[in-house]
Amino acid sequence: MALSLGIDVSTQGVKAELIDPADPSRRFPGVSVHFGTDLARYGAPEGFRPNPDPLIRQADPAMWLEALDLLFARMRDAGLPLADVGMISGSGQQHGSVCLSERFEKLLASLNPAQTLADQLVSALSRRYAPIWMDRSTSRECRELDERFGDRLRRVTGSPAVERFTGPQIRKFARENPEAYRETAVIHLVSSFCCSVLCGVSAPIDYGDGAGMNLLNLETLSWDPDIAAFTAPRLLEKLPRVVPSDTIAGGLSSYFAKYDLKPGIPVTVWSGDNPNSLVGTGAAEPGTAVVSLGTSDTFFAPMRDFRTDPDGYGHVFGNPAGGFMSLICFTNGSLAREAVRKACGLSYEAFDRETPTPSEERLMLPYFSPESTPLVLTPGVKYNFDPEKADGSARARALLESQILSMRLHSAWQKLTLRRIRVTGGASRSLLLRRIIADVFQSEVETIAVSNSAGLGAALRAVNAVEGVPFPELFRSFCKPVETIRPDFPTAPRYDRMLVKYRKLEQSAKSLL
Ligand code: XUL
Repeated sequence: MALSLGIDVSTQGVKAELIDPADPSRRFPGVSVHFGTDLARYGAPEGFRPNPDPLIRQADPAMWLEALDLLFARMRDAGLPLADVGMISGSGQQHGSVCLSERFEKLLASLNPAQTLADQLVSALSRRYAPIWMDRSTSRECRELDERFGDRLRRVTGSPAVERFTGPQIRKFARENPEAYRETAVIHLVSSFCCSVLCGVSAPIDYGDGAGMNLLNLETLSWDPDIAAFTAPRLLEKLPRVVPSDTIAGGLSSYFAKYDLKPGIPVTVWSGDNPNSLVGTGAAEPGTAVVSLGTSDTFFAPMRDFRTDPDGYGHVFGNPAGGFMSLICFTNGSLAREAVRKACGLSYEAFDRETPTPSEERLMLPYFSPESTPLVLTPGVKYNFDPEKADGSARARALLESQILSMRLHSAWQKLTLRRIRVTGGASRSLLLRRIIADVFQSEVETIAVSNSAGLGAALRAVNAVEGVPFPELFRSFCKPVETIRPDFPTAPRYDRMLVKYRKLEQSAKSLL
């Protein structure tokens, strides 16, 4: 069987995960591109263009295109056997939208390998910068959608109107810039945009990522005509088709032959980073949840029965392995951990060491930037203790325990019977954090060998779609746990108490922030 390539276009960079479906033990060197360090000229050290308004978070799609070219060049130069790749898929940060004019299709069909992707495609952008998932500037549009559709929006799309979701973002664009909106022929997500570039034709959106738009009716699995019509004029005409996650979007464009890739190999439709990670962590059976610790932290789990969060923080997306998945997103993940680490002058090791559980029950609300869960538009940090009187490691522990307590609090609506939590993402390397997750949830915490679960999930989806290998078989081969942390049972009452205190702190602060 040929090799499978998964590409992950995330907030801070782009990574590749190459696997050999016939030999799961075969390892290939990891290749990545970091927007801040490798593409510093875009002025987006954290993946978005700095803006004085903290609610506005936009990125340059040309940066993503340049990163793709650089990633393929690095893979080729690192000697990866790209000529043996027989299938590709990918993963994109969710919710970000790329608006393109009619030129897009024409330019894609005639890509010239002597030029770069960015140089050839930038003129097709009808909106120069793409709002990404960190953007919170659409409160007005969310209010309008809620007023118009009430609870129906949550019941059929799986989420109430959410600031970072694509529908409210499109409504704002159409209101603020009607001319550019009119010129827009197609609106892609980051995932379907990158997939289009690989196949040289405008690609569909999959159910996994499409559900993060406030536009997909999860009962009919098609765009909801009423919601689309209210969101923006003639929107249905501008949305790509929405399809199951194992759909082949097309064959690889001959542009990529310069990187030794075979033109025409099947490209499976891309999905969002969280749906891909659900697959990449092998967490498709009920009883397993995933905690992904990246720029944002997310908590997600497969869903047997479709249910929605009455508080509106949890979302329902399509599960690429079938059925649905829940997702709760906490914006202040690694960015908050970095802020506390720097403020306290701590080394990375201080976060990685497992230290004895303290008797103090210190808590903080780490809203260094606007937060999605709970919704906080004005950043602010609050403590239930005097931070000046606590040393750096006590403050770090207060942050980590608070982050995981918030996850437990806001995931309770799913009424999960958890047998295990699988952890992934950069910060899952922290032993202290893994220990805290095991104790706060009183659940086993498992780590899998591959840390880029979104890229691995994409590569596994491609194998499933192209070769028909069932997911359970792929999970047994590629997602075996390499370490299990068992909960320390005597800590349970401490965390039950802290959960009550945390809920009160959050409630008291919501009115202040
Ligand atoms: C999920 C979310 C983030 C992004 C970036 O709803 O907004 O997790 O997908 O990772």
